[in-house]
This record gives sequence, structure tokens and C-alpha cells, in this order.
Amino acid sequence: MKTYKKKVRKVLTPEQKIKRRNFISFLTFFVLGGAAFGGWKWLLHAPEETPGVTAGASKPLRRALNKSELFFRNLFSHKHLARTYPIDRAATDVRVNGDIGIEDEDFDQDNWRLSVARGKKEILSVNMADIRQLPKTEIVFDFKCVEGWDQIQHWAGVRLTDFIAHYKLLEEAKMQYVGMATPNGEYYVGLDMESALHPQTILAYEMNGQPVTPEHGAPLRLIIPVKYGIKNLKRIGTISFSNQRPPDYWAEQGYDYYSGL
Ligand SMILES: Nc1nc2c(c(=O)[nH]1)N[C@H]1C(S)=C(S)[C@@H](COP(=O)(O)O)O[C@H]1N2
Ligand SMILES: [Mo]
Repeated sequence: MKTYKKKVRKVLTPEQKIKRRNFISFLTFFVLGGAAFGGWKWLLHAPEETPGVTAGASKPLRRALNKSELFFRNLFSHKHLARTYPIDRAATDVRVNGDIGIEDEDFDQDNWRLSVARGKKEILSVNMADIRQLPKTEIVFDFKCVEGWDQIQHWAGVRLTDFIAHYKLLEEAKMQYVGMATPNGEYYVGLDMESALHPQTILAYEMNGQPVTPEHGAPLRLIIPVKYGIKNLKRIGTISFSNQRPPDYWAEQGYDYYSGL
């Protein structure tokens, strides 16, 4: 016959229960705290990325930034629209910020041409009269600068998608990136194609119903509401398409390459 040993469960006094809970709490605190500290030290001492299209972040951090960008890009795609406002909400005293590549006061607007690389060796040369012929799109949105200010602004111009369709840049638009630069090449931005083809992305030649002023990027500047101000290139001189990330002025200085909103 089998004998069963009765299992006696020790009855704990309230003091013992408290002690046990305290012990578990402290143990959890040290284990998790240690893991967090270890992770932080690991990140701190991780090698910095090789300066190139992006710079200034440690390798694992950049990997995480790139991954999260892809995640959000797939999640929202380019169908999410930036919020728009009635025209009377737009600022009349529009803030000016940054003049890299547009400092030259002798810049000749009349001889300005937009150069667009099409196919292997063709360069389209487009003037303002050509651009004004294309369908005009207006937008009133909250312009956001990474430095911490924002302002509701009113812009008008041609949608980049309308421009692409008109100039038959359809093969180009199948590529992954668009690069834009000032005529002197001193300020330049790289854009993922989704954002470039976003319906609110426009090549703007008017601000508050008037031609864009020199300090705001005359005669033509980029307005891309799904990105921070740094991507809104003033005075576009060249547009090109590629499957590699184009150089980007602020990404080279350590800012996030995508700078999306
Ligand atoms: N060519 C050029 N474009 C530029 C910049 C610049 O310095 N040079 N600064 C960028 C930044 S940081 C911002 S916030 C916006 C400001 O545009 P705004 O001067 O029209 O307000 O332009 C962007 N485009
Ligand atoms: Mo900015």
C-alpha cells in the first residue's frame, strides 16, 4: 500500500510575506536596472557609423532609426495627409530660417532654370513660365522646423506628381529616391519616393498669393508637409532620381535622414 506524505505548506506570518515581497521587488529592480544600464553602456560604446549619407549616430542607433522609418512608412504609407487649415489662419509675417545655398544677392531669377535628369543622359531644362502652365495646387498647413517652432503657412505651386506626369518622368518615379539641390549645390536634400509623390508635396512659386521672395527660396522651393522644415529646400536648381539615398545636407550633420512627421 502506498503511503502519501502530506505536503505541508508553510504558513507565513504577515512579516515574512512582507519580507518576501520586498526581496522580490529589490531583485527585480536590480536585474532590470542592470539590464538597462548594460544596454545603455553598450549603446554608448557602440562604434559610430561610417560618415556618408548619414553621420553622427552610433551604428545600432542608426540601424534602429532606419528600421523604425521603414516600419512607419509601411504602416501609414503616403496616404496620410498633413492637416490643412482655412486660408485666414495663415501667417502674414512668414518666418525666415536658414539661407544656406541662397545667400548670393546677385542671383539672377530671370535666367534661372530647373534641371531635371531624365533617363541616362538627358537633362530637361525648365523655366518658370513652363512651370506656371502646369496645374496649380494650394496648401495651408502647419510648417514645422526641428528647432522647435511651427507656423501655419499658405503656399501654392505644382504638385511634384503633376510635374512628373507632365514631363514623363514615370520611369524615374519608379526609383526609390529623389535628390534636390540649390543651383550652387550648397544645400541639398534626399527624399524617399513615397514622400516625394505625396499629394501635398509641391514645387512652390507662391506664398500668400504672391511670388516667393528670395529669402523664402525664389523662384521655386520645395514644400513637403510630411517632413520637417529642413527637407523643404529653398531655391531648387536640380532634381534627380536614384535607387541610392542621395546626399542630404543635414543628415551629414547627424540629423535623421528621413525627418518625417
Ligand atoms: N536652400 C536652403 N533651403 C532651406 C534651408 C537653407 O538653409 N537653405 N533651411 C531649411 C530649414 S531648416 C527650414 S526650417 C526652412 C525654412 O523655410 P523659410 O525660411 O521659408 O521659413 O527652409 C529649409 N530649406
Ligand atoms: Mo528648420
